[in-house]
Amino acid sequence: MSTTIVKIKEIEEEMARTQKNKATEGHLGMLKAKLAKLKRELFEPAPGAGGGKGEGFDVSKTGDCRIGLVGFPSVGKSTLLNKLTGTFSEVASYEFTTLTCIPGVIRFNGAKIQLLDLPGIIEGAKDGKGRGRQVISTARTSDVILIVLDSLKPITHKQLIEKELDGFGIRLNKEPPKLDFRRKEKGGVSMSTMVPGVTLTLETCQTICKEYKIHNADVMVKDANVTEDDLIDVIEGNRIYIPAIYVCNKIDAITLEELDVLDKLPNYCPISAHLEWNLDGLLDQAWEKLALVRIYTKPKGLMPDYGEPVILKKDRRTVEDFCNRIHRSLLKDFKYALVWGSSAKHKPQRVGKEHVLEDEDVVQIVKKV
Ligand SMILES: Nc1nc2c(ncn2[C@@H]2O[C@H](COP(=O)(O)OP(=O)(O)OP(=O)(O)O)[C@@H](O)[C@H]2O)c(=O)[nH]1
Ligand SMILES: [Mg+2]
Repeated sequence: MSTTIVKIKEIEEEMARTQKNKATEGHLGMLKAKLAKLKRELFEPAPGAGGGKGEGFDVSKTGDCRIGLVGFPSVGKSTLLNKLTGTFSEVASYEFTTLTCIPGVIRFNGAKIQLLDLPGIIEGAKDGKGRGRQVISTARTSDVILIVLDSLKPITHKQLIEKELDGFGIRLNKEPPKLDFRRKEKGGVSMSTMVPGVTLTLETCQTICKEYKIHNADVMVKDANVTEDDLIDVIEGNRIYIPAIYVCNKIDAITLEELDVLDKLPNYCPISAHLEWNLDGLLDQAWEKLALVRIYTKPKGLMPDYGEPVILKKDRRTVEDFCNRIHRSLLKDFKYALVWGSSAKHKPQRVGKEHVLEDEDVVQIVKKV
């Protein structure tokens, strides 16, 4: 074991021993910051070591978005890929059947969704172990992660996977922290807030900053639920926030009572990949998490083309984004756009490049003559 892993274990043990209360808050914050720094060391090679920077599998991105299948061996990831995409990925009752990343394509609501079947190697991944690290690095590039669980296996699997992903800076079903962090030249570390009931204290902020050798900074807390972990995430940067669905597979093999227990999980979807139960339900749920926006083009004087929407992502859906997706030169000749649909105030509304589009809007671009 590398010394970094030993140090991580030591800190995790000390954290487990330390009771969380007002007196230990600062100390715990310091331990958490130390832990975050060590974990970063694990997946960033030492300077001069060259290569191996947490690289994923070499699968090029195609289509409008990417969904990754993550889970322990034999939970049914390959079966699910085969059923959803018609791609062939070997299925077998023994573990570690899939040894590399196999891509497939789903066509849904006019979008092309790339689905990645990943090897079932998870545990120890964050400690830098070969394939597991590759699996998680590839998961980081997904727009949505499907965490596939075996309904027959204990729910502890869910926590183990979350822990591994967390160690790689992947935050599931979480918004980026509502916290501004600004370094400055002098004045020490200060904290301000405009919301009541914030539990994060100035002292904890100062202890954490000290651990990062940051002597002057303003911490602006914009939500009462911001924690010391959030502050560390913001200082570390490099965190990624990905929506996830817990896909409980093999429900054909459990009882109704057992299904009832699973039903309490948030963001969960019960399926039987093998018997193709609720695969449509899963696609609907994934579609919602993807938050894609379908835009129909309307050539002048013609009906909109409802067959082939232009697919935009939620955070990049202006008329400009739309033009760039059709043709790079379109913006050069752009005069204005006519928009029909929920983003438009009139039918149609005349808008500029900055206009933000909504799902199922119809757009006609008017060019300069
Ligand atoms: N009962 C039941 N068995 C299933 C279901 N889906 C998959 N299986 C079985 O579970 C076993 C493992 O399936 P795979 O699809 O190979 O699992 P995997 O997650 O890809 O496994 P690795 O590639 O080893 O990580 C096979 O024997 C499948 O037939 C299901 O919905 N119900
Ligand atoms: Mg497989």
